[in-house]
Amino acid sequence: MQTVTIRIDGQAVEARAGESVLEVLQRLGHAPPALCHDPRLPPAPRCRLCSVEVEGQDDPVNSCALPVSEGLVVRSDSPALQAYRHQWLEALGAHCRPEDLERHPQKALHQALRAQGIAPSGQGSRVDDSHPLIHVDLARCISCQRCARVCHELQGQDVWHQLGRGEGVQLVPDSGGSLGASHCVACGACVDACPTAALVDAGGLQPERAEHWTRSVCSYCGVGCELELGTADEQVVGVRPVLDAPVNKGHLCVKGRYGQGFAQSSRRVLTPMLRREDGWQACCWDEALDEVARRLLALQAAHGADSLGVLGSARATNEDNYLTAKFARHVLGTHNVDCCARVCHAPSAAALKTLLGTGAATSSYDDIERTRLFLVAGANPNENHPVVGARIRQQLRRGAAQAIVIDPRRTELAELATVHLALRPGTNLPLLLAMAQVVLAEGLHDRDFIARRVDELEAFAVSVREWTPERAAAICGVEAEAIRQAARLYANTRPALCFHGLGMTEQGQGTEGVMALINLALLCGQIGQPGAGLNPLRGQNNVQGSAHMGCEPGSLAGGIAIEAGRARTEQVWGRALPQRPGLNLMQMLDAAEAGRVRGLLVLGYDLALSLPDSQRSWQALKRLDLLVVQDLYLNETAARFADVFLPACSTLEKDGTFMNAERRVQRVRAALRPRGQSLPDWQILGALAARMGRGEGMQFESAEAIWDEVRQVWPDGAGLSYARLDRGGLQWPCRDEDDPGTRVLHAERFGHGVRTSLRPLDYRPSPEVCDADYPWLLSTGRNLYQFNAATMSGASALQALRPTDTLDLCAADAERLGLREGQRVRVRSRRGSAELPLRIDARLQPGQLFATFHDPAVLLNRLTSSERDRWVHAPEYKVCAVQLERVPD
Ligand SMILES: Nc1nc2c(c(=O)[nH]1)N[C@H]1C(S)=C(S)[C@@H](COP(=O)(O)OP(=O)(O)OC[C@H]3O[C@@H](n4cnc5c(=O)[nH]c(N)nc54)[C@H](O)[C@@H]3O)O[C@H]1N2
Ligand SMILES: Nc1nc2c(c(=O)[nH]1)N[C@H]1C(S)=C(S)[C@@H](COP(=O)(O)OP(=O)(O)OC[C@H]3O[C@@H](n4cnc5c(=O)[nH]c(N)nc54)[C@H](O)[C@@H]3O)O[C@H]1N2
Ligand code: SF4
Ligand code: SF4
Ligand SMILES: [Mo]
Repeated sequence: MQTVTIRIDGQAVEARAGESVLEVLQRLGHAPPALCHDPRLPPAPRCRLCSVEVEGQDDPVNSCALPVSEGLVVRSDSPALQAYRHQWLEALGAHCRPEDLERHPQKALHQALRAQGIAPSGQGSRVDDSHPLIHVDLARCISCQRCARVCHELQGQDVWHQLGRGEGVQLVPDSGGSLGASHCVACGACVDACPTAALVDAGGLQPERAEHWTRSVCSYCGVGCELELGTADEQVVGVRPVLDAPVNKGHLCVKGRYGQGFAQSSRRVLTPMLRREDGWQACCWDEALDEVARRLLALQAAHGADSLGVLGSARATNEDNYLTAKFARHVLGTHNVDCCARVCHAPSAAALKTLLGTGAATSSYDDIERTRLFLVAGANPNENHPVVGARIRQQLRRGAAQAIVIDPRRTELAELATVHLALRPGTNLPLLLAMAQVVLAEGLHDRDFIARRVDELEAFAVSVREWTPERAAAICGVEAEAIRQAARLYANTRPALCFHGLGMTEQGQGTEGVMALINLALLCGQIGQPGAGLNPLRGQNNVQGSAHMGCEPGSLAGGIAIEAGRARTEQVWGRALPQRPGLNLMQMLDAAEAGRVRGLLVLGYDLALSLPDSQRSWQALKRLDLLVVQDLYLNETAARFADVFLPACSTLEKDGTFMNAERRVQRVRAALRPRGQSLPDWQILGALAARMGRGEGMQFESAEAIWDEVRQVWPDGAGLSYARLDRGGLQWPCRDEDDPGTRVLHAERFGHGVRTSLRPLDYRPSPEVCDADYPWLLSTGRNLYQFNAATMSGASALQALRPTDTLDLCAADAERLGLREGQRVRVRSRRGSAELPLRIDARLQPGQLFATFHDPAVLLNRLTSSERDRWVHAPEYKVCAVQLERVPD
């Protein structure tokens, strides 16, 4: 790091090259007030309060925009500067009301007024409380523009605009009226940027009350944003982004910012419970654990270890999940262990592992700013991975990159894309095969890369020869020319980065769909370099970690196949691993239906709500002799089917680590004490193992002690000590304490060798087709404001933003059917029906429907089909033929 020496107020100070004088002053602890400055944005001086005197210059200079340089001599304080600041602050004080200083002491203007002893003189208000999470009072606005800039430059939403000039200047949301009616996505960035009480948190947050701030990781999605949780009286009262976080760089989305209230919700269940004849009965831990231990042992004795199964939680820590997998293998003696990665990105992991040797994202989020082209296939990151979505969108808005979007809906990224391929749901394969055909037919493939790293070009070329764009276009419902354009753009733009989501994986041919993407990347040499690669946008906060810790029937911690890791794991565990292969989640359900699996322990996974074809999956759950649910809430699975409920504490109440979608392991820290009798999952599992007389190897002092065992059985994670993960985490492979971690995989060799082979693929259309009785094609997914089973988002301030699922369709179809926005409709598939309100959505194509699956009152999965991916059995949630009728008012 280059340093320079400057003199500040007569003192020599070392500074980093590139720093501003304001940053140096802030580090020294005697910075002048700086109201318009935001550490996340480039300087744009307006308030002039941070001015300093510079030797050799007549007028004061804004220190926020003054870079340090060798020999610079600065005075940060002088009678003239003080008089100037005082005068300015007095003028600004007219925008504050006297009570503001008490009520919002953390706001920069209020701190400056207090420091100068200036009493605010403002009166009047222009309140807009139309937004449930953000309180607006424009009488308090000082026109510093930070809100507008942060919204524009960080979130990319352009909600705030300044109208007029001089004294008459006014801030307005893009609706021209209220914030509630604007395009605001409630990321909250403008709230923490605002230096006055013009924008403050509503929806239960009062950051000024915080007594402690704890650095941790968001408990929602797989982006893995680092945040600081402000707490007082065992409640979360404030949330702010970590500014130096490598993942989110000072940003959060609505769930991170406003969705953390779930831990303190009154819906939490905080005592163990047993289901008796007359319903649930609270009991003590001893009773609950004895009951579970006794029944598990009895089933094991009567029907064998493989009559039992365990499901880990993608919401819990790596340490919890490692112990879950160990519980299944070491305590119960079965490989019947899985997690919800099965229904989500198991196809991605399988395809990446098979073709590239490592079942995880090849790149890093920082490649977003390095790439020239995004290929976004079946993913909607602006709602589902919003901080990544915002970063992609910003690159497109700046013109730094282009995009190809493959998605039936016109998503936010599709709006900005050079090519949007709005294919019919379920037709990824023909489209991608045709893109490969064009690449080869036009000779656009990367001959040099193929010569060095790729085999089977001939066989592959033969396999795609018949897949002309015209043939694919007819199946996919897109223009042949658009397929050609996409193929040319992808082959000719370097580097190109692919992000894919469930539109690719939750398909009958999910694994093959991802293989088709990998084939394209191999053909075009778009892998193994900065800005190029393949990236599944993993779902929950720790779904990558859950499977990677061994909650997967075929692999042990580290994603190591059982036979490859057996010796090492047996040595560390001191016990032989079972010999019989395990069942995955879907196979466990089939076995339960058939009476072969009889007992299931489910940690943090709402099967009853989220599995497809509820009628069939509920049948399986009903047949179980023992269902134990370990969760924060009595979710649908627990409420409908469980025999025992064990209260786990949330990730706000425990230590550990999460693994995000870019292979980054980050530290999670307890910000609250466990509520009620709830315990961390790993402690419950340890106690249960002890009750079963098999506690050895299951008792740990701390989450860190568990993690240290993980590092023994997983060589590629050996370097990830808690001490090294302290700030920002590290990306595996990271083999020892000196290893800086790995940003880009496959640079010189793939996981299994220097070369790999292209994989010829066939298209098999989904058996789920529309006909006269079921004429509409329904695809299912998620929205920004609710999260999966909605146990957490629904128990937080987010519930106000999207209280129910909706059935989305385009305006033309609604008009044709004589339906209005908000009207209730009944949707019926060949398997069941659900009722929900209609929502008009311009993103949809005529003839297509989209619905979310979050609301337990709707239970949308009564409609979805039991069709599965042939490789790893992920359900085909994305294709469902339905009929539609109006529910009479
Ligand atoms: N706000 C919010 N964020 C979430 C979640 C949440 O519930 N709410 N859930 C988390 C989880 S568990 C996951 S796995 C991720 C999922 O994140 P995504 O993968 O983005 O999830 P989806 O919305 O299910 O589907 C993505 C897109 O696939 C498109 N699609 C549908 N059918 C097809 C098709 O046949 N082909 C193609 N190419 N596209 C298709 C849909 O139109 C949709 O835009 O999000 C995570 N983040
Ligand atoms: N129709 C349709 N259905 C779908 C999908 C779709 O696209 N369409 N997507 C599928 C996908 S990708 C997924 S991932 C699933 C998601 O379905 P789920 O995995 O069931 O959903 P989540 O809301 O992520 O929450 C799981 C549970 O974890 C609990 N929990 C949270 N933290 C902890 C903890 O620390 N410990 C414990 N023990 N429990 C905790 C929560 O209370 C919740 O009950 O849904 C699937 N279902
Ligand atoms: S909350 Fe986010 S999206 Fe909404 S106005 Fe503020 S910065 Fe813009
Ligand atoms: S993008 Fe994901 S991890 Fe980041 S704040 Fe939003 S929900 Fe949390
Ligand atoms: Mo997921």
